[in-house]
Amino acid sequence: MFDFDSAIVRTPGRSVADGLSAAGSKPDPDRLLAEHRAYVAALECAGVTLETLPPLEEFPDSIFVEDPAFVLPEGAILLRSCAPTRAGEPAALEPVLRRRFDRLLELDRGFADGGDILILPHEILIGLSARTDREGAERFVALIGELGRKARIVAPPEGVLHLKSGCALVDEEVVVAMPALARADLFRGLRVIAVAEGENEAANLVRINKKVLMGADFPRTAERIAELGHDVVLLPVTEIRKIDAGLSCMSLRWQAG
Ligand code: CIR
Repeated sequence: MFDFDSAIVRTPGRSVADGLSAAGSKPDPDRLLAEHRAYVAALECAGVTLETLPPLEEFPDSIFVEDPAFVLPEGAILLRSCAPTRAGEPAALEPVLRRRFDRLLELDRGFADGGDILILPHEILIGLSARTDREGAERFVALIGELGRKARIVAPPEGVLHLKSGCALVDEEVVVAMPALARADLFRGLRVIAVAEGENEAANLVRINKKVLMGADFPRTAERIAELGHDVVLLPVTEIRKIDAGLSCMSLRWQAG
């Protein structure tokens, strides 16, 4: 479930300052690069071997490699973004994934972002959002079926950019979620822990092997996760948050061996 030996990341370029941001905030590219370096070091420390792709200046949000594709040990799926400035990202990832995966499927209808796809112990959820429409979600369910897995379409409350902006699986039994998602009754058979008040973005975390990587801006939620017995690693996310992102979206992770 959380065993990963391989991951792909992309180094941010200067254009990251122009990444999509609902609030119109602009990150400082140098400070964001430093945050990205800390993230890369934490992935390596957690036991993952990385392939680091070069910056793609023409796509400001291309460091969020989790959105244009979905990967499993069984194969990968290239997705389609409805955000015009992100539409070229799947094509840029395709040759990389072709080298790494024997089976590479492609979403050929509708739109879906990887940030809306959450792997749970007994199923995969795909959340409808401003980036994932019903046609794309239904096509994803069909494609994941070809890879031998089951996915379920859910409708998270309005105002969540991506499903995984607001929730994450921290162990086989526990999901951490922002309050609106925690109340939405999406996670069958799992215990849901809400993030601390005022720390909505804390749920954009990622569990890699034994480590739970979390934003350092969310100390009270980090304490809740640590109290469950997890090894929490706090990482700087102040710049990354300015373009509506967090830790889960900056890598594609899978178990190759
Ligand atoms: C965007 O709006 O597409 C980027 N600025 C942030 C994407 C973050 N990805 C994610 O939550 N999965």
